[in-house]
Amino acid sequence: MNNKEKQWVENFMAQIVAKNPNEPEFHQAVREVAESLAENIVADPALQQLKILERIAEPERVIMFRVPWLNDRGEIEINRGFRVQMNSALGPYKGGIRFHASVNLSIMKFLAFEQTFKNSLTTLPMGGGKGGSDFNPKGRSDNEVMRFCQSFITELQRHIGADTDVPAGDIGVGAREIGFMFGQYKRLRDEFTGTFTGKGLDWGGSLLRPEATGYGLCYFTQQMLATRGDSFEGKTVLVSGSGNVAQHACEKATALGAKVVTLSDSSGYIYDADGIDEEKLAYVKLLKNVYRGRIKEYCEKYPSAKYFAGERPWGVKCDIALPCATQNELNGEEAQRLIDNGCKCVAEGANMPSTPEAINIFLTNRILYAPGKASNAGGVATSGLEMSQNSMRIKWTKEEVDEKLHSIMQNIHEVCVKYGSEEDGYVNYVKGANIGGFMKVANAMIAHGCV
Ligand code: NDP
Ligand code: 2IT
Repeated sequence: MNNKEKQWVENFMAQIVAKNPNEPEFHQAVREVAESLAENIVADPALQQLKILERIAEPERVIMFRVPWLNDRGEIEINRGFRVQMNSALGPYKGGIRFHASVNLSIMKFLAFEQTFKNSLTTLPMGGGKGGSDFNPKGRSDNEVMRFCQSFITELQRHIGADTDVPAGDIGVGAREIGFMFGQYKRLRDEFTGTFTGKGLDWGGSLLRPEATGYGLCYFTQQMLATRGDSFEGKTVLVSGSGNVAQHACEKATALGAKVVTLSDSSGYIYDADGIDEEKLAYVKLLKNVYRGRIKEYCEKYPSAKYFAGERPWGVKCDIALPCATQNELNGEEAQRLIDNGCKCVAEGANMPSTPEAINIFLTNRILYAPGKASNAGGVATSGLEMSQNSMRIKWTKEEVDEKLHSIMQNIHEVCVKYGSEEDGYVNYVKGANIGGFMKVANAMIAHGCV
């Protein structure tokens, strides 16, 4: 960036911070995009006059609501619900729902902002949105989760719809929660529509949607590795998290010939030097998805593995790192440790898992680094495919969905290379994803006028 561009970023960010105080995650996500776009925007008076990025950074609508519900002891509990309807230039608002104690407006807005660019990159007709609640599902009974979901949807139902806003899963929201929310929505609205994605296979869900984020992440990583004549074969891989994205990233990386040696949760990580193979991963799925246990229990089942309480996996020697847990889970110090240990590729399954300091270290060291909005877009892309199947009232086979997912990830990779290639041939995927995602949204907004 030259001085003029730097000045433009600082002025732009000063306005964002003043208008949205106490929202550090939102500022972080917007700054990254502003820095990537500075050159294009400073060079284009129309983009400045039309205030395109200023409009993209202002949600079209934010809904915040009370979610009262009764726990198993008959006591009233009160949570806060959110839906940020960020941008509908390319299609109905689309994005997941997160249930986690940390959920607040800043986190919802950063996720909805990122989603707008990610959904644009998929090439499918989807706008950007995100929702959730500070409800903590850990330790709650199925009945408590059901009553919470029913109360959440009783309010949210009036704001969503198959052509308006289509929620899906995210942290703390999987098949069980989507089922409860869909059931209550169907009952209140008296309609059976594709207003949610990630539905069960018997009631409108798409084959491969549960696998899609983790699989898509590995397809994208394959493409990145191929730019350097490399592949997953024989590589040691670190995965963080142990939920939906982590499990399927581990599954596909293993199928492609890699050895995944770590998984984690918010309490610590496990290290299995022999690799988390298909059989061990089947146990992890049972442990996390059915028993809702903790990752440290892996070591009770497989005693040769080690558990590191309160630590993150980034100090383990590896070739490839796939952060798949949550935002800001990999800091500058950890990024440097990865580089020092010979890591050559970092691709994000989570949304914004690397801090700005970490990203800077990856880019400065010229390693392969993909931001989540490009590399984890396979999940929402397959949600888009679920929407298409629902509209057409048909069901594609696993092979058909997988082929489409493959070609979408390949296309996103091409867009990143197109907009992110630097003079020395290095692909800056951050720049590529941000510019590539922005172009379509900006063009649509220009066509739609001042709305
Ligand atoms: P899950 O709820 O299935 O799993 C989340 C995992 O991350 C758990 O292992 C959880 O551990 C861990 N985690 C959550 N919060 C923290 C934290 N504060 N610190 C450390 N670990 C944490 O969620 P998903 O796998 O669906 O989502 C993981 C990431 O991927 C998120 O960033 C999400 O936004 C992103 N993503 C998800 C998509 C999807 O299709 N599901 C699509 C694209 C991106 P614990 O049990 O201890 O909380
Ligand atoms: O962050 C994400 O892209 C998701 N949680 C998936 C969103 C979706 O609508 O499938």
